[in-house]
Amino acid sequence: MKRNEEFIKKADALFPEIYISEIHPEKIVNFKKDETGDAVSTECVDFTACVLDKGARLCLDFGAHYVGHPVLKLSYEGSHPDAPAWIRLKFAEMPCELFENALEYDGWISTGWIQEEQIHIDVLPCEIKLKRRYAFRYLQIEVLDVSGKYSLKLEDAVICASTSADVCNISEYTGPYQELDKIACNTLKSCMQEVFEDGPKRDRRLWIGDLRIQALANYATYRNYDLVKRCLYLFAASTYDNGRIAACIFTEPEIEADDTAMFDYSLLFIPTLLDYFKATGDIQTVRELWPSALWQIELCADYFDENNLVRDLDEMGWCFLDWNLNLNKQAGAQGVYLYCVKAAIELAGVLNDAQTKERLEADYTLKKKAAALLWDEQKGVYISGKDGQISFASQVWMVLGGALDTDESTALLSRIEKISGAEKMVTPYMMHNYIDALLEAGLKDKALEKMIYYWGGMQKDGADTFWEMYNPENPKESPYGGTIVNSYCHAWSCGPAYFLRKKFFRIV
Ligand code: RAM
Repeated sequence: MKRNEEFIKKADALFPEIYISEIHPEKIVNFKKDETGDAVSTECVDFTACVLDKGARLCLDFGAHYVGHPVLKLSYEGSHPDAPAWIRLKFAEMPCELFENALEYDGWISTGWIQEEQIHIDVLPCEIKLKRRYAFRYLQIEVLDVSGKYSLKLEDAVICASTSADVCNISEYTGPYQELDKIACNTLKSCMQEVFEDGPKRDRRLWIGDLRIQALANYATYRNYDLVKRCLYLFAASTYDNGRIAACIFTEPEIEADDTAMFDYSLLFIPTLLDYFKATGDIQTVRELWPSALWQIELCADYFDENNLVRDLDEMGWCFLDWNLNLNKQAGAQGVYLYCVKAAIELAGVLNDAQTKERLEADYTLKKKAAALLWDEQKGVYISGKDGQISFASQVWMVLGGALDTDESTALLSRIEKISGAEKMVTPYMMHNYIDALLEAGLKDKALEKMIYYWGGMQKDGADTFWEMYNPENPKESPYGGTIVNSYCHAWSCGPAYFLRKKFFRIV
């Protein structure tokens, strides 16, 4: 990996202020599974200190999603403790996680992410501050053992909750669907830490696809411009040896790019930089980061064939687009490329770099022409890959890339809905891009309707913060083989705050 020390210094200088608040539990709740397998609360009492014996289980509800270090204040009742207290703690963003058994999870995500601990307490009374940071609303305490001579007493529990979102900076949203806006803002708030994290439970790091959406929502809400700037510098500070921007960045123990790069994610650095410029007018940052941005386009040359079409690749994960594992990426990648070159053309204009602008415009024309090779005249949609796959993702990115004029885009996005068997979208990330494409195609009502159906569905299904994955037809689905590793507060899901405030109602 290549490091740019100057950029690292700039990013360090923009380290955000972290706001800490102490949050106490509101209630004690008791969840049971109903006949459909949903976790429903059967009892709910205000929290006061409580006494626990061997086998007791207690679930604290902090009233909202928080990210932070929990502190437990424990004492005892009865004789002086003659054996350690042994407890298990489970932290949950959603009640369903409490019903999963960590030992039974055998999906492909590391079990290291599971928010569960066992602790031995040798001396009571005591105050335990957990070293690890957790993302949760619910904390279940289970007493695995005490002794027959004493009981454990939970005097209090506190979360030292952290965020770099300044809640005083947010303007009140007075338009329709305020609850959706609130959930989206809370999602963003929990993900705003030392960088814009993708999910504070999992993977807890800076991903570019997530950053683009977070930055847009942030401009409409908490307005922490410096945090976006810091993240842009971080991506440019640690890259592959050939200058390729990685899909994500680790920040600890030191800044280091992940050895994962994806065609779309590297390119999306460009529109993220453009959006930042539009929000701030900070031309100096654009000037400094422009070579890194432009270079991502140059690095794509090998992906294209002699017809200027992105090659159909079988290589797993070469381009992300969505978590739909059946998705063929060829057409979507062509669309993403067009979208990002369009942004680069705008940036070249901002920088008065006429020569580069002209070169990019010529490239855009060629790639746009090539996109037409994927157009299926009979079906009236873009097809992708050797099997001519039809998917929403292909149409969405072609529309966003400007492959068609507005009328054609409008017709295409209406047509794709009627094609049975078209590969669907599975993440809020892809749904966000879909809403964006509908708006681009002038389908504002449909865009709103789809947003309400999808994000409103999560709201109805109990979201305090929006999720990494959501299938309205099967809300319990986990692509990871168990909800215990699902992220229920995920950055790429915070789009409604941006759409409601900036696109649909413009009331802030
Ligand atoms: C997942 C994360 C992240 C996303 C990548 C592509 O691992 O959820 O948010 O950007 O996939």
